[in-house]
Amino acid sequence: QTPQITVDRHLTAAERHASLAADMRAGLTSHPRELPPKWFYDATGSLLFDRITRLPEYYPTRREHAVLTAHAAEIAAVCPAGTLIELGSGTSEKTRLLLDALRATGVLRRFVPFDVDEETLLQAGQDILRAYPGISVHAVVGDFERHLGLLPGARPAADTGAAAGAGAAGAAGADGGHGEGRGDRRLVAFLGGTIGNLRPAARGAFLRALSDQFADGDALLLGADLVKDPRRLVAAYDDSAGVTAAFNRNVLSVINRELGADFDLRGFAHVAAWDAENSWIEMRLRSVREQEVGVRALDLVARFDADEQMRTEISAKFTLDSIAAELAAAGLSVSHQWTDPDGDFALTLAVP
Ligand code: AVJ
Repeated sequence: QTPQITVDRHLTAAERHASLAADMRAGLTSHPRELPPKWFYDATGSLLFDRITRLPEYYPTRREHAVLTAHAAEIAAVCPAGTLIELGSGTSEKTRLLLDALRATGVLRRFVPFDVDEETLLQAGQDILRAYPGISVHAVVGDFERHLGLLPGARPAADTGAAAGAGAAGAAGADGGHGEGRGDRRLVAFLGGTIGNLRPAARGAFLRALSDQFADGDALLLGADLVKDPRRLVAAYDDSAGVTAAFNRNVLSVINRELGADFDLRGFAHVAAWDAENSWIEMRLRSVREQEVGVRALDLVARFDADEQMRTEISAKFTLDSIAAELAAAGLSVSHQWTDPDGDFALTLAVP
C-alpha cells in the first residue's frame, strides 16, 4: 500500500481573511483593545516563535520535550492509537517522539496534523511521510475553536451532516472513521501550552467539543504550563534578546499587510505582566505616544492615547488540580499526569 497525503480544508483563504478582519475590527474597537493571539503566526511570526523556543528564558518547550521523552512509551502503552492527531502542528520534533512510540506498538497507521495554515501542514506532512514509510498523512486545515467536530474518525454527530461537507483533495471521502471499526483509537495531542492562550470560557468550549466527539479508546494528550515564581514567568515572556518583543509587535505587521493598516512598529512597546488573580501572563503593546492608525480594509481609524495598552495574548498557567478540574468539567477524566523533575510543565493524558 502506497502512503499518501490527503487534505481536508475546512477553512478557505477567503474565510480565513474574513475571520482575521472580523477579529481585528472587534479587537481594535473594544475597550480596552485586545487582539486574539492566533494571528501572530504568519511566516515571520512562526520563525520568531521558533527562536523563542530556544531562548534561555523560555523554558516550556524544553520542559515539555523532557516530559515527552521520559513518558512517550508509557503514553503509547496507555493509548496504542492507530491515528495520531496533532492540533496546531508545526513542531515536528515532539510529533516524532509520539510517532516513534506509537509505531513501536505496531498499530500506528495514520498521522493527522491540524492547523490553520496549509503551507505549514503540507511541510510537516511531507517530512513525516518521508520519515515514516507506511504511515499515511491526512492533513486538516481548520481552526481548532471551530472545526473540532470534523476531525477524521469523529464519533458521528447526531445533529449534523457536516463531516461530509469538506472539500478534500486526494483520496476523497473514504475517511470518516466509519467502517474501520473502533479498532482505530485516536490520540489527540494538543501540546506547547497553547490551551493557555484561550480564555477560561473558550477553554471549556474547546474541551467540551473534543470530549463530545471522543469514543471509547480515544485520548487527549494535553501540554500545560504550570504556575511558578512570577519572575521566571515574566522573564519567559520578556526575554533579554528582545525576541518576544519582536514576536509581539509582529502582529501589527500582519495587520499592515493583510488589512492595509499603517501601524508604525516603533510606536509600540512590548509589555509582559503576570496577572495573579487570573493566573495568566498577559502580553500587551503600549502605544508610546498619542497616535492615529488607519486600517484601510476595515475603513477604520484607531486613535491611541499615549501609554494606552492593547492586550495581544494571555498565556494561562495551571496547577495539576486545575487542569484535572477543567477536564472533568468537559466530561474528560485524567488517566495520567506527568511533569518534568522541576515541576515546571505538565502533560496530562485524559480519556472520555
Ligand atoms: C503558543 C502557547 C506556546 O503562550 O507560551 C510564547 C506563545 N507567546 N511567547 C505561550 C508565546 C509568547 C506560547 N504558546
